[in-house]
Amino acid sequence: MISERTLPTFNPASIIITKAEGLRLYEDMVLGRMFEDKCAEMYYRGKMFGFVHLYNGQEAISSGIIKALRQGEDYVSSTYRDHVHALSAGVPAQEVMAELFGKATGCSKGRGGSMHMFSAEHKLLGGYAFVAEGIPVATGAAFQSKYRREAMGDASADQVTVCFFGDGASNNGQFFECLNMAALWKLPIIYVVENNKWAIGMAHDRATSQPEIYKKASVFSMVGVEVDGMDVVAVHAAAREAVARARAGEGPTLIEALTYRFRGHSLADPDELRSADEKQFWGERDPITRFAAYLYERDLATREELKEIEQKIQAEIEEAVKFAESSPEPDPSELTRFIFAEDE
Ligand SMILES: Cc1ncc(C[n+]2csc(CCOP(=O)(O)OP(=O)(O)O)c2C)c(N)n1
Ligand SMILES: [Mg+2]
Repeated sequence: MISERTLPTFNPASIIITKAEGLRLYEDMVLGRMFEDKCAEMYYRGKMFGFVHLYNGQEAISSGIIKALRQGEDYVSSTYRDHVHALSAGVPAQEVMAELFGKATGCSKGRGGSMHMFSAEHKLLGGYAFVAEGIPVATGAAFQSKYRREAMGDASADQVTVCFFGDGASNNGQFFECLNMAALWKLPIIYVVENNKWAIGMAHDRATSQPEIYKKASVFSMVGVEVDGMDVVAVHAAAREAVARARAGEGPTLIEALTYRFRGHSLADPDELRSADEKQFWGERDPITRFAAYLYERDLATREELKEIEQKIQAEIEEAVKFAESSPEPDPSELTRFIFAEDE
């Protein structure tokens, strides 16, 4: 017997997705999935070291949210499960793969590895290994946009910040402190909880007195939204609203996206705690298959078009591996370079 929280229903007629937008979302989700599958293969071949946390199953959230932003202008902060957020934010696959390989051409110059993707150019504020560590950083980014706009009179400072974290992180004190501050100061930020039901081996419902995380927004007089995180259209609709609210100076939003990771917590996790029934329930809701069906039903794509996208992405990922493999290691003489901003 599995008891699953009822997924919120969404009326797809409430949002218009053009063909170009649909294909872009599809391509981004396929990129996320295929990249992670390749990453697993490379990890098991010994090409990368340390913990590696994959995002399979959660793609609708990264694509649905980040593709509602202005790429390269709005800020994104992530967690240790950060490869796909980086890709959606526009960091080239080859730079993400090279970072995983610890190479000097990686987006963090080979200093970070899997959990520390960073790109100033793409306004990616970083992956963070400590649970909830990105929440105050993202809140600070939102504060500086508002401060530049209102206190310093820079009308162009209307950037929105998106802060991703997990259900486990929502029990950390930083979550409550930052939500309070963001609501009080009406900061242009969207907190996105990717509730995949588990924090390593701890079931969310066992660790949390009120498991419906979106409801916690109300105590800060913040808008809280629950969304089916396996439905990219629903996620994108919620994101568009939250971005508009933030951009208009009307303050933050907490989006709780209900989702599931299709693999273990990390590639070192034998994934023995989660039941087969639960995995099947969520596996049947694969966001990529589901969105493909949406695109066919609405004549927004043909099977050939989607196949072409998949082939293009496959080639891009093969290229990324070649690039990572042939890139140099960071030079040991530069060990302490890039620790401080002035080393740029
Ligand atoms: C401050 C801190 N405490 C504990 C850990 C160990 N830890 C790593 S991941 C994790 C679970 C977090 O789960 P969740 O926030 O739901 O994210 P998910 O892995 O499901 O994406 C824990 C406890 C850590 N990295 N940082
Ligand atoms: Mg979790």
